[in-house]
Amino acid sequence: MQISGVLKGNERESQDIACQDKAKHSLRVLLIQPPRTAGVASLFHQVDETSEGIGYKPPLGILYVATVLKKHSNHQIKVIDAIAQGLQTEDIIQEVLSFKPDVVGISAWTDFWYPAYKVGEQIKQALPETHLAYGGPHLGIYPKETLEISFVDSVIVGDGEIPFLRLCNLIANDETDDEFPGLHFKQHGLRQGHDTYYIQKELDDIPIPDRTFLPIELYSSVLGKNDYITTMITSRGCPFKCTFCKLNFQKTLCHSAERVVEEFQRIAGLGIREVEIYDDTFTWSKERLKDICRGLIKADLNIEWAVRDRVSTADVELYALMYEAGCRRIHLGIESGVQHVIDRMRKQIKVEQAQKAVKLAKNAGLTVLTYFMFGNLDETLEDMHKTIDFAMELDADYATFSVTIPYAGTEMYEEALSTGLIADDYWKEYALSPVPNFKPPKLIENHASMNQMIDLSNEGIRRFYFRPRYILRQVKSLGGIGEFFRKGRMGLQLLSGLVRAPSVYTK
Ligand code: B12
Ligand code: SF4
Repeated sequence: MQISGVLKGNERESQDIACQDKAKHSLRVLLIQPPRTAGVASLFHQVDETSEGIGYKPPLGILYVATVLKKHSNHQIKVIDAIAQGLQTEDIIQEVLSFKPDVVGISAWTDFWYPAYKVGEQIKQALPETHLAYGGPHLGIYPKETLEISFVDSVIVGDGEIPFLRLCNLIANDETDDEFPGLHFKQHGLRQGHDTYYIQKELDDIPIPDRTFLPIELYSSVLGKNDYITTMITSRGCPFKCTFCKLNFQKTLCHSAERVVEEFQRIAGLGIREVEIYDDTFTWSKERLKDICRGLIKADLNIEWAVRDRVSTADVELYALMYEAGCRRIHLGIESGVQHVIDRMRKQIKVEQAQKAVKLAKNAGLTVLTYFMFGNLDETLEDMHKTIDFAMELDADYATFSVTIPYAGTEMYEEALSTGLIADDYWKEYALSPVPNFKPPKLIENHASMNQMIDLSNEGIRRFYFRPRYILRQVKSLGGIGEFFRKGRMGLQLLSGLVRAPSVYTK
């Protein structure tokens, strides 16, 4: 099979990875989603992510990596999702000691860098000969810092499937490589420039992630109606550059509509009836979306799905078609009800578009979740109050109000550092020496303090949810008071989780 899209220098090459890149013998390979215990501390009440709480989501990143390895090598693969499987570092070490992996790959998010670091450190202590690699979004921001850590053998930056396959084959053959894009060995150091990242240009070349590497029964959602859910990514990257979101290093690349429908069919075959689509920008290519919807209607799979979307792409026909194809929920990142704040965050939407999108989506029968955030550059307390008023006026089914954390790798954080709003590069220090329950010491607080913003978030929740009209509507739509209390208990947990988070990941 041709796997194309390797960026090397300024050229784009195709490489027949499967044929050229063979391992001389099979390795034992362990991929780990580490626990989240003692990750970055929440500004709000901590949610218990048990199946009684908001439910778990499968770790798609390592499932993709494992699936490519399974398809293109004969390595023995094991996948651990410590979060959903309820494993702490000590439990993982027991698994490691019994599986005795030759290569361990750990997925790292900045928020959970402390537990990811600890798992790696202890694996290396238990089995010093094991090759230890890190991949995931944290590496897109701090590859150099991670590679400098004493127990790390290599890092993978960008799309991880092909570089990790290459890594395992090289280790099996007792080799290293200081040229392969996205793959960096400790002994060669990090290569700066265009081959720092690996970008998977032809997404359809990557097989559908094999969700059976982990028990599908582990994954469910409080918002869902069905027993089991899964997540899906139908495109990677985002064409926009909001100041509070990660600095983009790749343009948006999509799976074809046919391939998306095929993935839905595979999911239906597993008996899963609900899918959360987590694309950064699901509707930006309307033609592809229409083809996906038509394909789903034809396949008649009886699957419900939810999307994250931008209000600027709202369209009456599209929403109707999405509903017909099984879409039941839409999450809209609006962030503020004040135009100058939206413009400052480079969100590229208009308040009028938000009004139109919520109305159209509700009319189409979709459940609508709206996200707002406080603490943006140049946002005053008065602006924040106006945002709460705006959320009330929109009257979506759900609204969350969060306090913006200026994240590592965002334009907002870079600007705050350069203007002195934030004095110390605390994320870099955390990347080099993570500490348990790290709390970002300073947010964007020139117009309102962190505590004032937390109070405002809570006020937003109170005003939005504790309205008799809202409660009556929910009781009616949930089919009775019993279901209202059941969902309400879990919903409040979910809300407390969403509230504490910046809406970065929901847009
Ligand atoms: C789905 C999702 C969630 C789900 C979690 C699902 C799960 N179990 O993983 C939920 C809603 C729970 C969630 C929560 C949060 N999220 Co989130 N989330 C996402 C989202 C939208 C999709 C993730 C995904 O499936 N991607 C698809 C896969 C294919 O990509 P991937 O995971 O990056 O994996 C690829 C590479 O990174 C690499 N790779 C990944 N792991 C590994 C491991 C190895 C060994 C190798 C070799 C390679 C490798 O290869 C993979 C395939 O190419 C991303 C944004 C995005 N578009 O990716 C944000 C994102 C991951 N989330 C992010 C954040 C910040 C959060 C929160 C911490 C926000 C907050 N403050 O509350 C919370 C955490 C709360 C909590 N307690 O869980 C950030 C992470 C940034 C960072 N620097 O680490 C992201 C990138 C969003 C952003 N714009 O910044 N999130
Ligand atoms: S917030 Fe959404 S639209 Fe903005 S850059 Fe991030 S993913 Fe793209």
